[in-house]
Amino acid sequence: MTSMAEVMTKQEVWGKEGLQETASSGDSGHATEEEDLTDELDVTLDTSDLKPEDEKPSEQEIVWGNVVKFVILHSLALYGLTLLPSISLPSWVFLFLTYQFSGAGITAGAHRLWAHRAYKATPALKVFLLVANSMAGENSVYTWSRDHRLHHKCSETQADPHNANRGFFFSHMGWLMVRKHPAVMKAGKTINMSDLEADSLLMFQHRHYLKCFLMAGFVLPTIIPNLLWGESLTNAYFMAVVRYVSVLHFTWLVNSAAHMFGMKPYDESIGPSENRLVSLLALGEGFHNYHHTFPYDYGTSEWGLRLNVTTRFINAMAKLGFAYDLRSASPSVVAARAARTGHPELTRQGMAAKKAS
Ligand code: ST9
Ligand code: ZN
Ligand code: ZN
Repeated sequence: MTSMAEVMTKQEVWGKEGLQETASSGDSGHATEEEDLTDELDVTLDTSDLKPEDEKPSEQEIVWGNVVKFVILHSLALYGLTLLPSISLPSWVFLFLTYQFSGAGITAGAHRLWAHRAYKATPALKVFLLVANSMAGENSVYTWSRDHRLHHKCSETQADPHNANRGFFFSHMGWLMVRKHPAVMKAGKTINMSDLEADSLLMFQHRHYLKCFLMAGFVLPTIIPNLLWGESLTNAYFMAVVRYVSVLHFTWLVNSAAHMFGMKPYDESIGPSENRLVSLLALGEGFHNYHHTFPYDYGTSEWGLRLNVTTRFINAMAKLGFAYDLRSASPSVVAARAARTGHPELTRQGMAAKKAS
């Protein structure tokens, strides 16, 4: 275990947020502020070459196969958009529901459950979220979580897979079309993935990822509308493409727009910001200044259900007994942190106090 002084040094080098992916808050569900600084990861890395400034690698190898893949995918999606006026009402409902379902596979699944362990889920909910996640087509939960844990740990440095200091396009989707920076590979080796490696369900998805994605993302969403209400196979297929590309962009906006535009009530020294439009599109994931400051909070915001469909979903699952041990930052921890590093008057409590006076 590294000393706190060393941890602080690494935070200065890698990013200014807490390193609490593996922090435990006990049974109460409330974390203390000390846990903001908890690093249970065994960090033994030489960090001398990881600098926070915007440094592009000298050679940026473009992965042309991915460029071609995205050009074709977006061309198909644009054509799919022209078909939308001709689809039936049940197909519109199906499109909306599959957007919410596959989105939940990322927000409630890969992000809040598996990458951050912000709550626990029964096997039934895990299977549900894994199918949803496969439909979203954003790599296996294992790969997604490894990149995301690294994104939090080394936020906005060379070791961040989608370092927002390299510009809007790079952090949005450009990072998926070039080889990763060597610092990503190096720092990535320090990420503790043992919890996910021990989950046989997740490892099954990881091993059979392409089949899972094609089945949940395209085969079933093409066949179901055709069998159940007679939508043409062509329309149903292009609806799946439109849904896939939309969910990709709504997710990517969290890495791009929500790292650039919005207020910073909790920590003004970091890039992640509170962005309502992104919250609306990304099912509650746009409260990004809060999320990077308190990553263990299952709600990703102090605003409860406001613009946060995913929190509503997790609460409903908890009521039904499928989700439990929900973790959140207590109001006193949030207030103390905002007073120390942010703008208390912009927090929920600060705004309420101003209104009352
Ligand atoms: C996609 C992902 O879209 C999107 C993630 C967004 C995250 C957003 C988070 C925001 C919060 C949540 C908001 C949710 C909102 C949802 C809204 C819903 C409505 N650590 O990667 P490789 C090592 S995917 C440790 O090939 P290259 C490792 O040994 C879209 N080690 O690197 C690895 O081998 P293995 C569809 C790491 O060659 C090896 O390096 N998918 C790490 O540089 C090689 O790794 C695609 O398009 C690490 N972090 O290639 C595929 N990383 O894996 C795109 C790597 O065997 N990806 N290593 O252990 C690729 O093709 C490639 O990754 C590449 C880089 C070309 C980008
Ligand atoms: Zn972020
Ligand atoms: Zn996160």
